[in-house]
Amino acid sequence: MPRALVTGITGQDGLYLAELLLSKNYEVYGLLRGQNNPKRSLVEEVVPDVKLLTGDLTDLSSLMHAFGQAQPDEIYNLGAISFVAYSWENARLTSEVTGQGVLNVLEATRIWCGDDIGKVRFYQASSSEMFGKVQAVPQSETTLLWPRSPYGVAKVFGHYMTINYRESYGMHASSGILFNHESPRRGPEFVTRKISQAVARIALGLQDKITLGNLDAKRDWGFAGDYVEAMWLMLQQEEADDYVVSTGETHSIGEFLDIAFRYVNIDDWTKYVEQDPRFFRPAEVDLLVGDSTKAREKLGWTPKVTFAELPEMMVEADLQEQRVLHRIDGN
Ligand code: NAP
Ligand code: G4F
Repeated sequence: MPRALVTGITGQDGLYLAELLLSKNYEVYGLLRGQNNPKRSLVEEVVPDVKLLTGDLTDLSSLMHAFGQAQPDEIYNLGAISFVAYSWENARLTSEVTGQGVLNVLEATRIWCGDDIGKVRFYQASSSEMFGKVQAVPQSETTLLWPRSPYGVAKVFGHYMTINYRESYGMHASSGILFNHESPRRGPEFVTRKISQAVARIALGLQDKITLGNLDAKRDWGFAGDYVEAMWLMLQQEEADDYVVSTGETHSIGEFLDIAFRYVNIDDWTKYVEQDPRFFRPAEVDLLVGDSTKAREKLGWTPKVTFAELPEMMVEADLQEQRVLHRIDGN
């Protein structure tokens, strides 16, 4: 039975990846931070077969201890401070967790492997946010990186450290440059989930308006459940490498709003949406669209959920959640 250790187990991707690995008969260990993490119960409910170990990306010895317990064949480093807007307010912390945290996991892996560097395969959760002020359209593995946020800068550090450990020590270390991926498990601070929750609540008469920032930014949005499959596929390859994972389509926040509101029979969303400078960013990433030819050709990966299905899936899940929360009859 292969063994995997997943950092960021309480996050959106951690839960989907754990489900995928369990379905493939892995023994799955998840790294949980904090002395009383409020998301422990969520993990226990969604993926009860995952074995939880405590540790923090900023604490090398806690990672070494977790490796000793999990004895992993595969390590998926999904843990990070992942909210771009927050990273301006907490730039140092973001660099320590999202950037240097990667170095800690790589170093723990190297030390733990000792003379047998080949015994572990490593996945780093890199990001399309690294492209920032894009230098080419679409963006591929060879596009120049130009990060626009402390989060993006920290991800660039982690990305190149992963490549460096591969080149310096021969570690099987792969980096997935994943474009935005969403789901009903997305954190409510991200724009898609903020919209789907608000649309559901507006449709149920629980909320009047939603306040957003820049509606013109364009993202290449996919479904998280499809994207974790690419992570696993990367670690099944003979050689480690870097891959862009994306749909190849780009859409504005306005287009996401169109589909989400139409799902609850509201054709003109402008009456329900306000903009507030609070939600604009010091530097914006205006356009992301990925070229995932390499992942499609070498990994045989392809996304299944379309852009149009994504807002509908998320609004439907939020309608159900809000009905349960507020004891509203669904019929
Ligand atoms: P997420 O839902 O925000 O999850 C982040 C995870 O990191 C949580 O489990 C969180 O734990 C954990 N974490 C935070 N600080 C930590 C620390 N100091 N030590 C250990 N764990 C810590 O993110 P996601 O959407 O699943 O994304 C997974 C990874 O992919 C992240 O690295 C993200 O930056 C990257 N990524 C995401 C996307 C996307 O569109 N979703 C795209 C590209 C790359 P707590 O619950 O305890 O806070
Ligand atoms: O949903 P977002 O916060 O995601 P963002 O910044 O693209 O970052 C996500 O994707 C990255 C991959 O490219 C990941 F690496 C990262 O961890 C995260 O998962 O914002 C998307 C867009 C931005 O242009 C933002 O300015 O939506 C715009 N936006 C407009 N109003 C808003 C809002 N974003 C948020 N979060 N909240 C708003 O009210």
